[in-house]
Amino acid sequence: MENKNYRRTLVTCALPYANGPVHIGHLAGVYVPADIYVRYLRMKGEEVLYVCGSDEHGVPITIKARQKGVSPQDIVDEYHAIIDRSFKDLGINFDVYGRTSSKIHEETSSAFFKKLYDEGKFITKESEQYYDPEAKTFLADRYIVGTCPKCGAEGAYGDQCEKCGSTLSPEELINPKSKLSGAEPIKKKTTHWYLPLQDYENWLREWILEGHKEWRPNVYGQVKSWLDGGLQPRAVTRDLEWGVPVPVEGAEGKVLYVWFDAPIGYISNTREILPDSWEKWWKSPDTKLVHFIGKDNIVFHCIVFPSMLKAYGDGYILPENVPANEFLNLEGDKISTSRGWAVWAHEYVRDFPGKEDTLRYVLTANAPETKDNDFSWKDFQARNNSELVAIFGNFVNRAVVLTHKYFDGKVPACGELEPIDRETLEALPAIKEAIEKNIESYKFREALKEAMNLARIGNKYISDTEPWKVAKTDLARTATILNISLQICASLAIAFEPFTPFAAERLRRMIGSPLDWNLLGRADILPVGAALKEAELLFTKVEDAEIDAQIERLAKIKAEREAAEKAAADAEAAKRIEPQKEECSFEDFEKMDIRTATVLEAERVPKTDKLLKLTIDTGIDQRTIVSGIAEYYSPEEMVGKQICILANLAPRKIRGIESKGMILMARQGDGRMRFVTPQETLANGATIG
Ligand code: B3M
Ligand code: ZN
Repeated sequence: MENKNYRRTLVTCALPYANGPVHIGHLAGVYVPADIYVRYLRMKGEEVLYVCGSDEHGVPITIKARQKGVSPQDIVDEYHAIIDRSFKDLGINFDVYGRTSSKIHEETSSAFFKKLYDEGKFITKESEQYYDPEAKTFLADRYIVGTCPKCGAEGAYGDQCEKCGSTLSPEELINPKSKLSGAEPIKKKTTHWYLPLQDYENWLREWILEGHKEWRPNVYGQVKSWLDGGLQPRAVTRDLEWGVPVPVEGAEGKVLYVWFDAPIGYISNTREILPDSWEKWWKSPDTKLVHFIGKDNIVFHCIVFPSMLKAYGDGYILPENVPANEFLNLEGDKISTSRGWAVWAHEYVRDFPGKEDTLRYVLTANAPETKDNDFSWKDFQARNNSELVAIFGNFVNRAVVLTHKYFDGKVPACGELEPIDRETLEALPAIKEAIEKNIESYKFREALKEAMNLARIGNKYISDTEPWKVAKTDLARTATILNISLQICASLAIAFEPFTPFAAERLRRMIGSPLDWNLLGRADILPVGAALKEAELLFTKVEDAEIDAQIERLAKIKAEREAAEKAAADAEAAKRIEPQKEECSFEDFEKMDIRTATVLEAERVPKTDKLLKLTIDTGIDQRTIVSGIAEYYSPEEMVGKQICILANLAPRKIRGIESKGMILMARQGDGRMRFVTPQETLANGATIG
């Protein structure tokens, strides 16, 4: 259970791999919820440290570098900058956004490994690993490609098939090849260090399964199933060039496994900005540690990293919670970087300038907190236009514009309250509590709903009381209504700070309201007489054309992918060979009169897609043949061509046309056909056999 005596909170966000930009799936899963949490705590005046950075090791980065013909450092430099910028543009302002290729990280992770090594916390194991005999290097699973044993797709990786999503091991691949040289990998012995996770099993059970039953069911459930399955020693080193070198003798060519060094990155990044006081954040029981991650990172943050910290000892704290999200899909399909199926943060910021809040809002309203969820552009537009613009924005605009109109832009005095005023004001404190309760239990979707209810209350209040009408007869009553409306606006400026920080700030500037969580819901946030700034729109509409452009972009990606998949499938099918037919006798064969002929005329058979009507010169006669080749040849292409025919096939009527004989066609596995022709033009009627 949560220790209520914490004095500060350390919030970490999964370190994004610097091998591509971040997309809406990352934002919805990790960074937006973490940012809501941090902004909320800060507003409450709590001491918070907000840590993230780029994860710059790992095999996908080296693969990308190789593909582009640059160094891994070039790749991470490029994406680190893009990712860092996107976060800032979206209002996600970490206290530190570090890098695992930094000097301080190398020192920190290397020393971490060394201490565990010196204290005998690792075991070593010799195993057989795949090795590329041409490139003379061990191969990470990702460097081995072959045919997926599950779905037959080509190009499946040694750890996963991206086509069907199956988890694989290199042994299972059909026809495995090294991605480096194309050579067939061989097995070779190598020695690595392992953390014996099974030694931590009982302790993990007690700490999480007994002690943290309040963790999200998806997190708790995954941990439980790992523990119930029995933990195995986990390799913490790899045979690779890119990474933190293993700091012991005899470990040449080996680096720390990326999942060993990356979580230590949280610590290195803290040291980077707080070289003298970082330990207060990592080694004090007064610090509450919360890891925000996606569901694919649960085992590393709940089992592996805690076991590393436990092995290390020295007062390192463990996470109080690990609020991992499920996945966000895009327009009904799994988001995939490699297939280009994503909405990239940096492109969003470019395409929707000034609408950073809308993305934050929509990703929170649809947050995949308990199950996978879907992002669609139509929903994005609807939520912007009918929630942010029509409810929140509209309410604020009416309150501010009317105050300018009737009270010279100054907060008017509140007179005697009517029942509707009282009911409205009385509903506010409960909303404050509901937002608090939900944010503190990591239910950001619910919290946002409550904040939006506040806007709904305001909007309803001003619609019901109609101050623009009342003003014609009763200015004192109008003053009361607008005072209450403006107080609600001030509450909105506080309540929405975690969710839509840009709009919240604009609103605070417009009405001059303070940023103090404790004031939320009160009826006296804005003093009477305070001057408002000119009304400005908090949110603007998303137009159909903007949405259509995004939908079109995705449709194009999908069409290109489907075309590529079809081409690949056709290429496979083309190689399919029909089995040999049943044996026939020489006499059977001799019965067939096969000859050369030349096409004189050709036309399509009306109302058919496949049939051509050909007039041919067989040397014997001129005759008509109807042939199903229109998919492969146009009439123009056929005229003048020498072909081979089965001349004595019994005549048949096809679409009312008598067809005498048949053209010989070669047909491959995917159905594609070409006519057979002698290697040199011969006289028509030459016999074949
Ligand atoms: N680099 C993020 C991912 O799995 C991974 C997180 C590391 S956090 C220590 O996409
Ligand atoms: Zn597959």
